[in-house]
This record gives sequence, C-alpha cells and structure tokens, in this order.
Amino acid sequence: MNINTQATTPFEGQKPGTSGLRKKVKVFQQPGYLENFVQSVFDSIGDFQGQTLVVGGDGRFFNPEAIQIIINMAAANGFARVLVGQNGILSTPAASCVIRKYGAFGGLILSASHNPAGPDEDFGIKYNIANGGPAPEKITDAIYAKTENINAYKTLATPIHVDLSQQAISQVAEMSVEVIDSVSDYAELMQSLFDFDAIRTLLASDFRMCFDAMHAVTGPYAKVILQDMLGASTDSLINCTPLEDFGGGHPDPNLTYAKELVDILYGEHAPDFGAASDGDGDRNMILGKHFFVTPSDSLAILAANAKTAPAYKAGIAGIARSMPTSGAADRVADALGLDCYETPTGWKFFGNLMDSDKVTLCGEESFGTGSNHVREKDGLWAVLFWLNILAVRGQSVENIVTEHWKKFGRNYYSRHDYEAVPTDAANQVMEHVRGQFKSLQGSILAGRKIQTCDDFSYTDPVDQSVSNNQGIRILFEDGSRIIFRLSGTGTQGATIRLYLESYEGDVSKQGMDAQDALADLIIASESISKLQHFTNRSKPTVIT
Ligand code: VG1
Ligand code: CO
Repeated sequence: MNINTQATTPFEGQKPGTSGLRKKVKVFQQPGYLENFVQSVFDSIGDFQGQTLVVGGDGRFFNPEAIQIIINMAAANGFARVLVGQNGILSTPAASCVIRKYGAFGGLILSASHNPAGPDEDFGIKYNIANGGPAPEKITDAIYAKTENINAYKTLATPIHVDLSQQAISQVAEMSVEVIDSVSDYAELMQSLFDFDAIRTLLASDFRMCFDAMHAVTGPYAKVILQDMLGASTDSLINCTPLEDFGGGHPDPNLTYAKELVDILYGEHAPDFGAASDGDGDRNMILGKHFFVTPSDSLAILAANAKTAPAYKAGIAGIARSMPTSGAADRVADALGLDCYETPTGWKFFGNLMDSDKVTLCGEESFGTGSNHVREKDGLWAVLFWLNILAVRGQSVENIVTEHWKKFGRNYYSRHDYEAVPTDAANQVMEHVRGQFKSLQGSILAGRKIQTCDDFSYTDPVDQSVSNNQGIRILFEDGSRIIFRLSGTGTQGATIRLYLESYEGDVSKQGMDAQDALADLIIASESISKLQHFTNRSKPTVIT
C-alpha cells in the first residue's frame, strides 16, 4: 500500500525562515516539491507511529490540494489519525489549541501569514510540535538538512481524496481522518479566559466597534465569537468572508495595509474600538477612536491590566518580548517585580519560556501578542483581552494608553521596512554597520552617547541553545535603540527592517507624533548604515 516515490525535483529549499517555509505558489506546485518538504519534516520529528497529526491552513490558494497531499503522505508514513479543520481551515492559534487539546504529536499549518495569496502569490507551510508551538531551531535545522539530500517520499499507491466539506470521520488506508469544526475548540478556550458577560454588556451599550478580518482566516472565528457569542452587531464585522486570494489584499494588520479599517477609525463617525487580524489569524492591530496602539505598548498595557481578565486574575508569571520590540513591557515587569525576557524574533523562542512557566505573556512589535493559553501569537485573543479591559475599566482606548504612559513613561517606537531590496544591497548595509562597531562605541550620535553595538545573540535559559546573528543593535546610554535586521519571511529579494526607539518620561513631551519624536534617530540610522544609498531607495516601503 505505501510506496516510495522518487523525489523528482531537487528541493532547492531555502532554510525555513522565521516561521516555516514560504515560497511562491508556483514553486510549491512543482511535482514533488511540497512532498519533499513534508517527507523531510516526517523524517526529522521522531517516532510518530500510531499518533495524531493536526492539519489546517488559512484558506489561501492551494490550501485544499496541499491538504490532500499531506493526508495521503501521513497515512503512508504511519500516522494513526489526522485531525483536519473543516474545509481545510484552521487559524494558526486555533491549530495550536487543537494540537494541545487532543494531545497530537504535532501539526502542519499551511499559511504564508499576511503575504498575498493567489496563483501568482505566496504559499507556506510550518511544522508545530506537541506543545502547539512552532518547531524549535533544532528541529527546523534537521528538516533543512534532510531537504538537502532527500531522494524519495512515501505516499499511497492510489491517492485517496477526503471530503473536507463535512464534519465526519473517514478512513484513508490504515489511518482515520476526522474533519473537525474549525472554530468551536478555540471559541471554548477564549470563553474560559475572558469575562464574556462583561464584554457582552459592553457591546450591548452604546459602545461601538469594528473588526476587520481582511478576507482572511479570522472571519469565521469573529462571526462565532464576536457576533454569536458576544452580541456584536453585524455591521461591526467587515471583510469576514475568507477568500482564497484574500480579495487581492495584503492581510497585514498595520496602518498601511489595513487602510479600510484605519479610515473608519480616523473618520467622522469613528467607533470606539477597532481591530484587525492577519492572513492566518495570529496578528492583531488595536485602534481606538482616532488613536493607534503600537503593538509594543499593547503588550505592556495587557501586562499591566492582566488581572482584569479571569485567566490572569492571580497575576502573571513573567513577560517575554522579542529583541526589536520596545522596552515598554520591561517597565511594567519591573514595576510588578516580574522577570522580562528578551528573545530573538519569531514565536518559537517563547515556547520554552512558557512551557517552563517562566512567562505568561509574550509579544512582538510586529503586531503579535499572546499568552500561555496556546503556543502561538493570537490575534483574536488580543482583541478579546482589550475588550475585557475596556469593559472593566470603562475608559476609552486613548485614555487607557495615555494613563499608562503617565505612569510608566512612553517608549516612542517605529519600524521602517525596506521590502524586496536586492539581497546583495541588504548584506552590504549590514556589513557597513558592522564595520563601524568599534568606532561607534562610546561616540555621540543624535545627541546621545552610544553605550554599545553588537549582533544580538540569545542563549535559551531552558535548554541553553544559542542563536547568533539575530539583528544588529546600537544601544544608547539613555535607553534609545537603533536596530537593523533582515527579515526571514520574505519571498522576494531581502527585506531590511530598521527599528527605532527612544524613551520619554516627561508627560508634557509624550504627545508627539512618533516619527517626529524619532527624527534625529532616523537621520542617524542613515548616516551609520547608508541604507538608502546602498538600496537606492528614498523612503521605506512601510512605516509602522
Ligand atoms: C516577521 C515578524 C516577526 C514574526 C514573523 C512571523 O518576521 O517581524 O516578528 O514572528 O514575521 O509572523 P520577519 O523575519 O519577516 O521580520 V506571522 O504573522 O507568521 O505569522
Ligand atoms: Co500571521
């Protein structure tokens, strides 16, 4: 029944990046390409005979075909059971929830997150381990090594097609396939974390909200949770029908790509609260009336107000943030007497910290926040947490944020992305900055003294694994930072991310526009990197 098929295409795999492997759909459609990657995963994760695999994706183009291929390969490789979301749909946090709840061996999540979808756009795949989180580097490195010399994969001699449209159990060779409700396990988990009664009362008052699913995976989740369970009005949800090309959009919840929502929240009849999620449902953007909450501030504010939510009533164990994320959360941790961990970019680095109960809340500046309820960042979770806080505090989003700054100070923050630049130019920029580490040390830049510059390196406090070269840091004595980092999720050329931060404790100076407050650091960053010169760009592609 199981046959070894010659792997016809050399894999040509790039090392899986910050979150799995992302490539153009056309690349994934080459015969043997997806199969080679999946076999490399199966060959690298240990003994799963008789175990359960979770499979689901964000509904983008090629999702259904990929799932059929994976089911057939899982059967041929010896899994006993596959749990798959109805119509192949599982948001990334929902997949994490399902893996944990049913004690699965792991899961394959099909998504390229916010990258555009469609026949000429992107597809992606990542493997999550039994704790529900992204595979750690030890496993992704093993997968990568396998892809370099794979020459055969296992699948069924006669492919079996599973009907994914109905919740049912069927048999594929020796393996059973259960098509499960994509939403219910996740919705139940959310209900156990937050005060749904309080949120329901808030939504029944004159409080108005708008949630934008950006035609991606969170639509069905938002309908069940926000509308059916919490009573949000129909017109408070927009773009909630998932489309295989995301409606031609770029479902990245930030001020540039979530323009429709931003226009509503900055418009004349703006609602009190606005939120959006990304392609696979793990990111979130939070807006108030005419007000934007930076993701770094959001993490700090959730931490400072954690006790308003039933799940965190007894307090949190600690906080973790990725290195480029602002230090706002550190100040809250300090005030609460908690540990705060600084990790490399990518959610996989939070897994060990959560598994060992060192931290409860985690966040990244890239619109990702989450907690130990799953092992992925979680867009709707953040939206519900904010609603819970708003319901309990009865203040506007803006008031909550400005009060926070008053108490803890404001970390002005911005990220400038230069997308799809030639890889050579991107490397030149990084080398150019590295070349100046020595001369920068101790010198004055933008009116501030540089304390140190380095390539960020992280030693995991739980398993002692070391990750080097996780971004260049220019650290100033007054707490300001300039950081240069190359993206690990792009599919075209390279993307340079420039992260800027400065701290303002003086309340009278906390009301500035972030770009103005950071203007001297922005100029300084160009002078030390020659970024615009090397890339031949006059401005960033996206500013958040
Ligand atoms: C980006 C973000 C990072 C995030 C990653 C995955 O990575 O900066 O913080 O973890 O995307 O996000 P990079 O390497 O391009 O900077 V996602 O929503 O998969 O889902
Ligand atoms: Co995502």
